[in-house]
Amino acid sequence: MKIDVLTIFPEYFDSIFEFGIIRRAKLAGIVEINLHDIREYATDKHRMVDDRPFGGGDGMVLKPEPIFAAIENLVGTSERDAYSEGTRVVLLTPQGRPLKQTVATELSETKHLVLICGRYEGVDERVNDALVTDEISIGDYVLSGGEPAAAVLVDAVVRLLPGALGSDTSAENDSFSDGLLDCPHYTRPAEFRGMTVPEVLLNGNHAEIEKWRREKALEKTKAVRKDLLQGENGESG
Ligand code: 9D3
Repeated sequence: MKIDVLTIFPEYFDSIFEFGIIRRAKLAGIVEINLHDIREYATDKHRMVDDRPFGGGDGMVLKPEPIFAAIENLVGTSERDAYSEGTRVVLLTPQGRPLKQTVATELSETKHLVLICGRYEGVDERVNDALVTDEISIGDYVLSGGEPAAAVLVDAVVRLLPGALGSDTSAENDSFSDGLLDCPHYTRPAEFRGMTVPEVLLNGNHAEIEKWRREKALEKTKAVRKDLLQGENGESG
Protein backbone atom coordinates (compact mmCIF):
# COMPACT_ATOMS: atom_id res chain seq x y z
CA MET A 1 0.00 0.00 0.00
CA LYS A 2 1.08 3.55 -0.70
CA ILE A 3 0.01 6.34 1.66
CA ASP A 4 0.49 10.00 0.77
CA VAL A 5 -0.14 12.56 3.51
CA LEU A 6 -0.90 16.16 2.52
CA THR A 7 -0.29 18.64 5.33
CA ILE A 8 0.98 22.14 6.03
CA PHE A 9 3.02 20.63 8.91
CA PRO A 10 4.99 17.70 7.43
CA GLU A 11 7.45 17.92 10.35
CA TYR A 12 4.64 16.85 12.68
CA PHE A 13 5.10 13.32 11.30
CA ASP A 14 8.92 13.27 11.58
CA SER A 15 9.05 10.55 14.21
CA ILE A 16 5.48 9.34 14.34
CA PHE A 17 5.88 6.65 11.65
CA GLU A 18 9.31 5.54 12.88
CA PHE A 19 8.23 3.16 15.64
CA GLY A 20 6.86 -0.31 16.17
CA ILE A 21 4.55 -1.93 13.66
CA ILE A 22 4.53 1.01 11.20
CA ARG A 23 8.33 1.14 11.10
CA ARG A 24 8.51 -2.63 10.57
CA ALA A 25 5.86 -2.53 7.85
CA LYS A 26 7.79 0.23 6.05
CA LEU A 27 11.08 -1.69 6.30
CA ALA A 28 9.37 -4.86 5.05
CA GLY A 29 8.00 -3.00 2.01
CA ILE A 30 4.40 -3.58 3.11
CA VAL A 31 3.65 0.14 3.11
CA GLU A 32 5.26 3.25 1.67
CA ILE A 33 4.40 6.50 3.47
CA ASN A 34 5.19 9.85 1.86
CA LEU A 35 4.69 13.31 3.35
CA HIS A 36 3.84 16.30 1.19
CA ASP A 37 3.85 19.94 2.21
CA ILE A 38 0.73 21.59 0.76
CA ARG A 39 2.75 24.82 0.52
CA GLU A 40 5.02 23.18 -2.09
CA TYR A 41 2.01 23.14 -4.42
CA ALA A 42 1.19 26.83 -3.98
CA THR A 43 2.23 28.71 -7.12
CA ASP A 44 1.70 32.34 -6.08
CA LYS A 45 4.72 34.34 -4.97
CA HIS A 46 3.75 34.19 -1.28
CA ARG A 47 3.01 30.45 -1.40
CA MET A 48 -0.39 31.09 0.16
CA VAL A 49 -2.22 28.01 1.39
CA ASP A 50 -5.09 29.70 3.23
CA ASP A 51 -7.38 32.71 2.92
CA ARG A 52 -10.29 34.45 4.66
CA PRO A 53 -13.71 32.82 4.50
CA PHE A 54 -16.29 34.16 2.02
CA GLY A 55 -19.25 35.42 4.03
CA GLY A 56 -17.05 36.50 6.90
CA GLY A 57 -16.22 34.86 10.18
CA ASP A 58 -13.19 33.95 12.24
CA GLY A 59 -10.17 32.08 11.08
CA MET A 60 -8.81 30.98 7.74
CA VAL A 61 -9.80 28.36 5.17
CA LEU A 62 -7.38 26.15 3.22
CA LYS A 63 -7.43 27.26 -0.43
CA PRO A 64 -8.43 24.77 -3.12
CA GLU A 65 -5.70 25.39 -5.74
CA PRO A 66 -2.69 23.82 -3.95
CA ILE A 67 -4.75 20.79 -2.88
CA PHE A 68 -6.09 20.21 -6.41
CA ALA A 69 -2.54 20.52 -7.77
CA ALA A 70 -1.26 18.03 -5.19
CA ILE A 71 -3.97 15.48 -6.00
CA GLU A 72 -3.33 15.87 -9.75
CA ASN A 73 0.35 15.17 -9.08
CA LEU A 74 -0.20 12.23 -6.70
CA VAL A 75 -3.26 10.56 -8.23
CA GLY A 76 -2.94 11.70 -11.84
CA THR A 77 -6.33 13.42 -12.00
CA SER A 78 -8.54 15.78 -10.03
CA GLU A 79 -11.69 14.05 -11.30
CA ARG A 80 -12.81 11.71 -8.56
CA ASP A 81 -14.64 9.49 -11.05
CA ALA A 82 -11.38 8.95 -12.92
CA TYR A 83 -9.42 7.67 -9.88
CA SER A 84 -8.08 4.14 -10.25
CA GLU A 85 -9.96 1.47 -8.38
CA GLY A 86 -8.14 1.10 -5.07
CA THR A 87 -7.42 4.82 -4.73
CA ARG A 88 -9.07 6.68 -1.85
CA VAL A 89 -8.68 10.36 -1.06
CA VAL A 90 -9.52 10.88 2.59
CA LEU A 91 -10.24 14.29 4.14
CA LEU A 92 -9.83 14.36 7.91
CA THR A 93 -12.40 16.74 9.39
CA PRO A 94 -14.66 16.91 12.48
CA GLN A 95 -17.64 16.59 10.07
CA GLY A 96 -16.59 13.19 8.71
CA ARG A 97 -18.04 9.75 9.36
CA PRO A 98 -16.58 8.39 12.59
CA LEU A 99 -13.50 6.18 12.26
CA LYS A 100 -14.39 2.64 13.33
CA GLN A 101 -12.57 -0.67 12.98
CA THR A 102 -14.83 -1.45 9.98
CA VAL A 103 -13.64 1.76 8.28
CA ALA A 104 -9.99 0.91 8.99
CA THR A 105 -10.53 -2.57 7.53
CA GLU A 106 -12.17 -1.13 4.42
CA LEU A 107 -9.29 1.33 3.90
CA SER A 108 -6.70 -1.41 4.49
CA GLU A 109 -8.07 -3.18 1.42
CA THR A 110 -7.10 -0.32 -0.90
CA LYS A 111 -3.84 0.26 -2.80
CA HIS A 112 -3.37 4.01 -2.59
CA LEU A 113 -4.51 6.26 0.24
CA VAL A 114 -4.14 10.02 0.09
CA LEU A 115 -4.84 11.73 3.41
CA ILE A 116 -5.60 15.46 3.47
CA CYS A 117 -5.09 17.11 6.86
CA GLY A 118 -7.28 20.15 7.44
CA ARG A 119 -6.27 23.12 9.59
CA TYR A 120 -7.73 26.44 10.69
CA GLU A 121 -11.50 26.73 10.35
CA GLY A 122 -11.64 24.25 7.53
CA VAL A 123 -10.95 23.34 3.92
CA ASP A 124 -12.62 24.91 0.88
CA GLU A 125 -15.67 22.72 0.23
CA ARG A 126 -14.77 22.28 -3.45
CA VAL A 127 -12.01 19.93 -2.29
CA ASN A 128 -14.68 17.77 -0.68
CA ASP A 129 -17.01 18.05 -3.68
CA ALA A 130 -14.49 17.17 -6.38
CA LEU A 131 -11.63 15.20 -4.84
CA VAL A 132 -12.58 13.46 -1.63
CA THR A 133 -13.87 9.88 -1.57
CA ASP A 134 -14.08 9.61 2.24
CA GLU A 135 -14.50 12.34 4.86
CA ILE A 136 -13.48 10.94 8.25
CA SER A 137 -13.45 12.12 11.87
CA ILE A 138 -11.64 10.26 14.65
CA GLY A 139 -14.13 11.21 17.36
CA ASP A 140 -16.18 13.86 19.07
CA TYR A 141 -13.52 16.19 20.46
CA VAL A 142 -11.82 19.24 19.01
CA LEU A 143 -8.31 18.88 17.61
CA SER A 144 -6.25 21.75 16.22
CA GLY A 145 -5.91 20.07 12.86
CA GLY A 146 -6.15 16.84 10.92
CA GLU A 147 -2.55 15.74 11.56
CA PRO A 148 -3.11 13.72 14.75
CA ALA A 149 -6.19 12.18 13.09
CA ALA A 150 -4.11 11.15 10.06
CA ALA A 151 -1.54 9.56 12.39
CA VAL A 152 -4.30 7.58 14.11
CA LEU A 153 -5.80 6.48 10.80
CA VAL A 154 -2.42 5.35 9.42
CA ASP A 155 -1.76 3.33 12.58
CA ALA A 156 -5.17 1.64 12.50
CA VAL A 157 -4.85 0.80 8.78
CA VAL A 158 -1.19 -0.27 8.54
CA ARG A 159 -1.44 -2.85 11.32
CA LEU A 160 -4.20 -4.56 9.30
CA LEU A 161 -2.04 -5.00 6.20
CA PRO A 162 -1.08 -8.62 5.50
CA GLY A 163 2.25 -9.36 7.20
CA ALA A 164 2.34 -6.20 9.32
CA LEU A 165 1.77 -8.01 12.61
CA GLY A 166 4.06 -10.71 13.90
CA SER A 167 2.70 -14.24 13.59
CA ASP A 168 2.15 -14.43 17.38
CA THR A 169 -0.19 -11.45 17.39
CA SER A 170 -3.29 -11.66 15.27
CA ALA A 171 -5.65 -8.83 14.42
CA GLU A 172 -8.42 -11.40 14.96
CA ASN A 173 -7.70 -11.48 18.68
CA ASP A 174 -7.92 -7.73 19.12
CA SER A 175 -10.31 -5.82 21.26
CA PHE A 176 -13.18 -4.77 18.98
CA SER A 177 -12.86 -7.76 16.66
CA ASP A 178 -15.58 -9.41 18.76
CA GLY A 179 -17.19 -6.07 19.61
CA LEU A 180 -16.10 -6.17 23.26
CA LEU A 181 -13.40 -4.37 25.19
CA ASP A 182 -10.44 -6.47 26.23
CA CYS A 183 -10.21 -8.38 29.52
CA PRO A 184 -7.65 -7.42 32.20
CA HIS A 185 -4.08 -8.72 31.84
CA TYR A 186 -1.48 -9.64 34.46
CA THR A 187 2.14 -10.74 34.45
CA ARG A 188 4.70 -11.63 37.15
CA PRO A 189 5.01 -11.17 40.05
CA ALA A 190 1.87 -12.99 41.24
CA GLU A 191 1.86 -10.67 44.26
CA PHE A 192 2.98 -7.04 43.96
CA ARG A 193 2.80 -4.58 46.88
CA GLY A 194 0.05 -6.67 48.41
CA MET A 195 -1.97 -6.79 45.17
CA THR A 196 -2.59 -10.30 43.89
CA VAL A 197 -3.39 -11.80 40.50
CA PRO A 198 -6.81 -13.48 40.16
CA GLU A 199 -6.40 -17.12 41.21
CA VAL A 200 -8.14 -18.44 38.10
CA LEU A 201 -5.26 -17.21 35.90
CA LEU A 202 -2.73 -19.22 37.92
CA ASN A 203 -4.44 -22.62 37.98
CA GLY A 204 -3.83 -23.66 34.37
CA ASN A 205 -7.48 -24.51 33.64
CA HIS A 206 -7.79 -22.98 30.20
CA ALA A 207 -11.53 -23.45 29.80
CA GLU A 208 -12.06 -21.64 33.11
CA ILE A 209 -9.58 -18.92 32.10
CA GLU A 210 -11.42 -18.32 28.80
CA LYS A 211 -14.75 -18.12 30.64
CA TRP A 212 -13.28 -15.62 33.16
CA ARG A 213 -11.84 -13.48 30.36
CA ARG A 214 -15.16 -13.35 28.50
CA GLU A 215 -16.99 -12.41 31.72
CA LYS A 216 -14.50 -9.65 32.55
CA ALA A 217 -14.62 -8.29 28.99
CA LEU A 218 -18.42 -8.17 29.08
CA GLU A 219 -18.43 -6.59 32.57
CA LYS A 220 -15.98 -3.87 31.46
CA THR A 221 -17.89 -3.19 28.24
CA LYS A 222 -21.17 -2.85 30.18
CA ALA A 223 -19.50 -0.47 32.63
CA VAL A 224 -17.86 1.95 30.21
CA ARG A 225 -19.14 1.27 26.66
CA LYS A 226 -22.78 0.15 26.72
CA ASP A 227 -23.05 1.50 23.16
CA LEU A 228 -20.83 -1.36 21.95
CA LEU A 229 -23.40 -3.89 23.13
CA GLN A 230 -26.28 -2.18 21.35
CA GLY A 231 -25.96 -3.53 17.78
CA GLU A 232 -26.53 -0.41 15.71
CA ASN A 233 -23.74 1.67 17.22
CA GLY A 234 -21.57 -1.28 18.09
CA GLU A 235 -19.74 -1.35 14.81
CA SER A 236 -16.85 -3.72 15.31
CA GLY A 237 -15.35 -4.98 12.03
C1 9D3 B 1 -12.95 25.57 16.84
C2 9D3 B 1 -13.20 25.48 15.39
N1 9D3 B 1 -14.46 24.77 15.15
C3 9D3 B 1 -15.55 25.76 14.99
C4 9D3 B 1 -16.87 25.19 15.35
C5 9D3 B 1 -14.40 23.95 13.94
C6 9D3 B 1 -13.16 23.15 13.82
C7 9D3 B 1 -12.37 23.29 12.69
C8 9D3 B 1 -11.22 22.54 12.56
C9 9D3 B 1 -12.78 22.27 14.80
C10 9D3 B 1 -11.61 21.52 14.67
C11 9D3 B 1 -10.82 21.67 13.56
C12 9D3 B 1 -9.57 20.89 13.41
N2 9D3 B 1 -9.85 19.44 13.52
C13 9D3 B 1 -9.63 18.59 12.53
O1 9D3 B 1 -9.14 19.00 11.50
C14 9D3 B 1 -10.00 17.20 12.69
C15 9D3 B 1 -10.67 16.50 13.74
C16 9D3 B 1 -11.15 16.93 15.02
O2 9D3 B 1 -11.04 18.08 15.44
N3 9D3 B 1 -11.76 16.00 15.80
C17 9D3 B 1 -11.91 14.70 15.44
N4 9D3 B 1 -11.47 14.27 14.27
C18 9D3 B 1 -10.86 15.16 13.45
S1 9D3 B 1 -10.25 14.80 11.95
C19 9D3 B 1 -9.73 16.32 11.66
